[in-house]
Amino acid sequence: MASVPLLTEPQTATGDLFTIFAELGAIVGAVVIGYLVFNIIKHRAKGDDTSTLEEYYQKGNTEHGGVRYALLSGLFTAVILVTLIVLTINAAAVVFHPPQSNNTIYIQVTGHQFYWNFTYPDGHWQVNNLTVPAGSEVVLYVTSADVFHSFGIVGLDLKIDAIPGRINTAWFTVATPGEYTIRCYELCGVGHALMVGTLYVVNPSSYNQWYSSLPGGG
Ligand SMILES: [Cu+2]
Repeated sequence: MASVPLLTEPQTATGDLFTIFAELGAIVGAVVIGYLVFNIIKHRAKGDDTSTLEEYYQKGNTEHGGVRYALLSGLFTAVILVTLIVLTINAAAVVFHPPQSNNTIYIQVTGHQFYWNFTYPDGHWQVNNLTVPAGSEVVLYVTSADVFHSFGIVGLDLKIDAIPGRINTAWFTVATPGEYTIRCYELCGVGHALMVGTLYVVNPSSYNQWYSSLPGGG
């Protein structure tokens, strides 16, 4: 509990997404601002030009062939938007449909006033502390036994609502062993601040040893 959360970039789908969006945003920003500056310089007022703004636009329309220009730029915009929509849907599919391999671990997460219950496939459960192996995909089925909670892991960009009667799916992979703080992110009552736990990411070999020693239905 007293350990310092890792500051290194963890390997998560949302970490990749953040990078993609940051890079795309920077490129779009550079293009838009560059085009704006280009037009400001190109169409700046000349000293000897005495035409009004209306006259200037009329002149501009005849010079640029207005309708064709508008259609082309509309088509260009549509192509970009459709491309972005397809990319976004594909990226969302990565978030909502966890990868499945032989190493995937499925854990049920249930929020209670005021603690987290983590139930493993063999029926064994832990309160507030979650132990997983490094390098495996961990799929969480998140729900609540009473009121609305929100399950989040600090440093993994992972946060998902825990709602009674509903199961939300989240997943993550951490490549190297470490410790992360688990918190509730939905004000759920007087004990809300107590809903803190620790995610222990351990070596796969020690995880297997730990897991096989657990009591449970196998
Ligand atoms: Cu809560």
